[in-house]
Order: sequence, then C-alpha cells, then structure tokens
Amino acid sequence: MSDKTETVSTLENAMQLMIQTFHKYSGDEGDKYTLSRAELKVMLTTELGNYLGNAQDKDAVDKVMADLDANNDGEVDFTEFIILVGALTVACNDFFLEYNEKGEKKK
Ligand SMILES: [Ca+2]
Ligand SMILES: [Ca+2]
Repeated sequence: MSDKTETVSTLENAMQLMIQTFHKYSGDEGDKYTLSRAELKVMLTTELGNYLGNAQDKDAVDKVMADLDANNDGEVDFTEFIILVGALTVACNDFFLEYNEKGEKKK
C-alpha cells in the first residue's frame, strides 16, 4: 500500500480511496461512472455493512437509492455518493463527540 507513492496526507489518501471505491463498483454494468441499483447494493453491503447492517433487505436499498438519487435518474453518480459518505461521516463524528463528552463529564 505505502510503497513507491509519494507522501500523501491522510485526507488526500482518504479522498483517493473514496474515488477508487466508487469506481470499483460503478464500472460493473451500464454507465461506467454511475451506480445502478444493483451496483449500489453491492457497494453498500460490501463497503458499509457495519453502518448499514440491513442493506441486504431490498427495501433498505430502495430507500437509500431514493434518498441519494437527487436528480431522479435512477443512478447514483459520484456527487450523490459523496453526499452519502459525508452524511455518514457526520453521523460518526456526532457519535464520537458524544462518546468523548460522556468520558469527560464522568467526574
Ligand atoms: Ca454502472
Ligand atoms: Ca442520480
């Protein structure tokens, strides 16, 4: 992983990983640069199984799709994908802050 590449900051690395992750799934069928419902499902279950435990269930995938597909074209493009990742990251951060506060308030 960290072989020949120049030093990349953690955030730059995270950005690259998000791009690579999206394209890893978006290229399977149809438009290479967007996620179809099937591709979205594979992406959710493979990459976000810990956060979206019930994504196997078809309704959950439909719901995520409906929420994400801002322009209603039945596909999730990179912008729509990044909104999902951003929203989940915010939720994780809230959890982290809450957890930290609890620790501090203890005394
Ligand atoms: Ca595709
Ligand atoms: Ca869309």
